[in-house]
Amino acid sequence: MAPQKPVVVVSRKLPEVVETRLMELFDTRLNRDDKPMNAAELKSALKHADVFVPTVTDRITREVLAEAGGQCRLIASFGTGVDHIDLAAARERGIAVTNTPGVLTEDTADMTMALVLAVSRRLCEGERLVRTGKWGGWGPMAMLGHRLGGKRLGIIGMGRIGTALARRARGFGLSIHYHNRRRVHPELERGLEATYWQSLDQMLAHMDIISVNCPHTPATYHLLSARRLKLLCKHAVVVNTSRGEVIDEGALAQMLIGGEIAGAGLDVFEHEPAINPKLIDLPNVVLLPHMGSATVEGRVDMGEKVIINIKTFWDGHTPPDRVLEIES
Ligand code: 8YV
Repeated sequence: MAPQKPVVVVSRKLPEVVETRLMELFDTRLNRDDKPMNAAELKSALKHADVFVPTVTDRITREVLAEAGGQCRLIASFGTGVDHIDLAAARERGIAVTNTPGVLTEDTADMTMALVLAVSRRLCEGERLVRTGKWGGWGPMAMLGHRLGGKRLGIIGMGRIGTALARRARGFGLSIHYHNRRRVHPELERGLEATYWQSLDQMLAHMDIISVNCPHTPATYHLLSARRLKLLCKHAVVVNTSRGEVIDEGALAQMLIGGEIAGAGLDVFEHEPAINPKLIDLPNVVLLPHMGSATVEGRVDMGEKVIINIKTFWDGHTPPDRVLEIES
């Protein structure tokens, strides 16, 4: 008798090629209308699934996990961040967790660089001017932004994405500075001519541009607190393509309103999809709908990783992207 296929429940609509393969390999239940699941639907999914495939929009809390049936063995998340899953509660229930690291690194670094450029060179302001028919023609003092070359970029979190951003930023003539839990390998540091700042406070006070590229963990929640944001220079720009929770969004909005920093480029928000209303009307802020990794190629690669993780796990091996509890 052929071994039983695992019941795989997928929480959102994924690329067709990924869904087709999931259907071929497993007893897969798709979410064809792509409506995000509420807590009751998540509980029901975990009650019936052997494997659950959530995304960042699914809050897999301890309470949700408490409803998981004994058959539920794996949460194969479609995404890199795992802050939407209570990892400790999953482990206590014997449920393994995997994610999809690596395949969205370059796309997210591209988008981070795009935000750095957009804010510094006032891309969206210029675009709005043209679209609203308010452009009166070229002027020597019109739409002046700031040159990137020669400026200092401070990267918070020198992991895969932080490193990929540093490589790009060097091409634009930015000098690389970083703060990380651990100093990176000397060879990498040399290659990027990167300066390590053990003190985040010190780094913040000396940078022209700050990019948040660390994951959201209990230790990084509001890492850029009101106090730390106050350390930034008046001309500083902040970009975030990681997680909104790393920045105190209210304090950031207040500083932008008060002209205490020059601008911000945000792809992620503290209470997505809600956005602090104070940010909406600010001209010096570029706001994107969490689209840092949103490429067709990236989504297919993520799906491929999910499939490999499920298949490997179900065949009795350690899946390549098993997430262990992250350090707080
Ligand atoms: C993904 C992300 O689009 O992977 C992540 O951590 O933040 C995003 O770029 C999202 O997670 C998909 O679930």
